[in-house]
Amino acid sequence: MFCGRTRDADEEDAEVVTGMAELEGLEFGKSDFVLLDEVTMEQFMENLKLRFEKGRIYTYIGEVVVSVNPYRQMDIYGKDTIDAYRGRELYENPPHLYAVSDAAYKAMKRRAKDTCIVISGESGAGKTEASKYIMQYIAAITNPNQRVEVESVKNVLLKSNCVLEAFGNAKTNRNDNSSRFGKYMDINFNFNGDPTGGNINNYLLEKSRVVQQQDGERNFHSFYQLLRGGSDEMLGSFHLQKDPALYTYTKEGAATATSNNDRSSHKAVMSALEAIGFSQEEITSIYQVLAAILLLGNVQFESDGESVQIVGLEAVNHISELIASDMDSVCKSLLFRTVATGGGEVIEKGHTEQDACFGCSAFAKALYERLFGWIVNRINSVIEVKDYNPVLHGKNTVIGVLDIYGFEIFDNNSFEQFCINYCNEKLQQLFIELILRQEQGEYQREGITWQHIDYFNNQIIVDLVEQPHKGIISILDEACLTVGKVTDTVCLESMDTKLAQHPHYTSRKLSPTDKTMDFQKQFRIRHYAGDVTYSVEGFLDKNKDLLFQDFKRLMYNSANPVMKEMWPDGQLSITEVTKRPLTAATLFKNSIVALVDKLGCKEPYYVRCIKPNEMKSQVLFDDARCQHQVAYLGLMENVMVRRAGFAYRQHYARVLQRYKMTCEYTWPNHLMASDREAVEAIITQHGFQDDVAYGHTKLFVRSPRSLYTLEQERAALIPILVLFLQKVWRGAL
Ligand code: AD9
Ligand code: MG
Repeated sequence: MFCGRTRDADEEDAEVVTGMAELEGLEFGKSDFVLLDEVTMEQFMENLKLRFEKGRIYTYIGEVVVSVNPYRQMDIYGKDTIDAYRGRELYENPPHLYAVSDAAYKAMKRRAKDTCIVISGESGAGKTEASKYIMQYIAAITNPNQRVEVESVKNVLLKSNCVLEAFGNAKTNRNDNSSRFGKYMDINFNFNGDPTGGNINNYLLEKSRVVQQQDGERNFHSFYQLLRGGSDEMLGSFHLQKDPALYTYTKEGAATATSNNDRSSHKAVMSALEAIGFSQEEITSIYQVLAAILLLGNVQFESDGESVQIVGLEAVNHISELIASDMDSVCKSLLFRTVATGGGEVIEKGHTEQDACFGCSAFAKALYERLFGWIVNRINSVIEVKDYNPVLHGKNTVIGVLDIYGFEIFDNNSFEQFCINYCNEKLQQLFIELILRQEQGEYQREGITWQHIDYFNNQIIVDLVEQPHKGIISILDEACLTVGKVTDTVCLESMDTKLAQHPHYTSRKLSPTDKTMDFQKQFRIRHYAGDVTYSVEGFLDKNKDLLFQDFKRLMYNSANPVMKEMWPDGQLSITEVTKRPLTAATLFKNSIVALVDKLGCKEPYYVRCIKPNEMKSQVLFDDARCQHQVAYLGLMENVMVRRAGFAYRQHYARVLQRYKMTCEYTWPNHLMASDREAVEAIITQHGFQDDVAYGHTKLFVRSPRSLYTLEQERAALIPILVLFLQKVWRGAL
């Protein structure tokens, strides 16, 4: 299925078992979990905790970085650290994000491999921060000649984070700066290894947040930044007042304490937008859309039993001004919808009060979603690789960085959590495929016999969600496409019937004694990361994602060209509109399948983030919570596969080159028929023959201790050799 590989056999830099050089000393624990005396959960957790307490937040499993969120600023990201890691091999320095970034960069530059760095972990575990450090590192080590075009690409790439976080992140109960969208960024490099451009893909923005937030959470940062940071002049011209409590959509979050400073962030975002190349007109339009959304939230409807009216037309007047339309058109879109009758006639149908409210909030959500998508596209248009000629410029290689929302369990889990958690299941599949299965595959290819390691394969849960005709998405889609009123509860009934036998699905109906679930509304999935109970309320509406065509047309007819551009489908008349657009879940599934395919074709590097506690404390290491994450991330299996197999593997020629000085038969040169035989001589002389296996092209060493011995011997010999050579040069010998 995947054409990518953990590491290719032709690679040159797999090197000595990662982290084997215990550079830091044992008081900091083992820098690679592969080096544990025994692979037990107890030892794993002890090591993880010790390192966290000693401020060592990164630890390897081979080439995978395990990272624990320190919840404090660490002095390990500065220029000196960057210099220490630049161009070095993994084992030469203590574990760090920079080391894997460098490994990915080297693979890309030396071997023209497309690589990707996949960052995973639950909400608040540190994925976004890690992705920023990775990008900063790559920016710092490239373009030594300071070429202007390259500097400008790097600048846009770095600045885009600030903009995307403002519009795509929000305070949740898990994380003050939670990414409410998935981000995959490709950075393109030329043959010199300098960035020439990039592309950002965004996944499923949680747009329901625009109109509703859970207790203690906020809307997207951008709204508060505008209200608290916008100049009086700007707010005045948008008919806004400074206080977020005055707007329905920001009321909930207005009093919510957060570590974000909205005012200073607003400034930073404005200047980032300018630096990226957004025109003043574009920047104003962005904020006009935000203002229009805030005002839409305050629009109310009333019904006299016959028709529906808007209460207080002033807000509508302001909205029409902000979206460069006229008041009549806005009122009409809010109160009526155009429908095509069976006979091909087009008529206007008045909304009920409920329809009008539904339409209004669907419009607000869609305005935000389109705005976000447009911002991403606009950034892409600036960093898109232009005029690249592979014949002239060589292969254009890519490093992809994936920072996607982590696994989520809230008190109330809805359609969004369902999609997010499904996405995490898919990424876990990729991890299993590339790290666990392929590792075992390498032993097979090299003809090595070894003990198979069992791991939990979550494919069964992926199938539960995505299988055609049988999976939850199919059942949801079917309910959405059924003519007539199918309610969320009816849909739940259908899932209960069809999925009754599935070991990872349950509902109150199927498990009547379970008092923790609501019979009418909830179902539960046993995810690889834990059980999540979803409330089915709103699932169908969110999946249908219906937006009346009238709103699209309204925006397409806007006199503001920037806004018009966000709504190209508004030009279709009601009779031209496709009858059955794909549902939100299916669109999401398709985009995630495409993402996984894209990642699967690249050489992957993994960062597995762990959240040490729920209180954002810099000292608390919650054993149970951490252990749970270690278990579901499959880290133990990862260590076992890496180790029960062979901690170290390397081509014979490279082994020989490194250790030939430790054996009388190979130093300075050997007379044997092949490098393999020479390596066998080294291994036998040291008595390690029971600890190794000889593959077709590589030596496999089981225990890191044997390597320690070889490394130590080599290290002890080097000064003697240097002394000897100095004497030779001075003619003393
Ligand atoms: V979510 O799935 O988007 O909700 P993330 O992205 O995993 O989540 P994030 O990177 O946003 O989490 O980290 C949460 C917070 O932890 C940050 O706002 C920082 O305050 C803190 N953090 C995370 N990593 C580091 C770090 N390396 N150094 C210092 C950190 N603080
Ligand atoms: Mg994030």
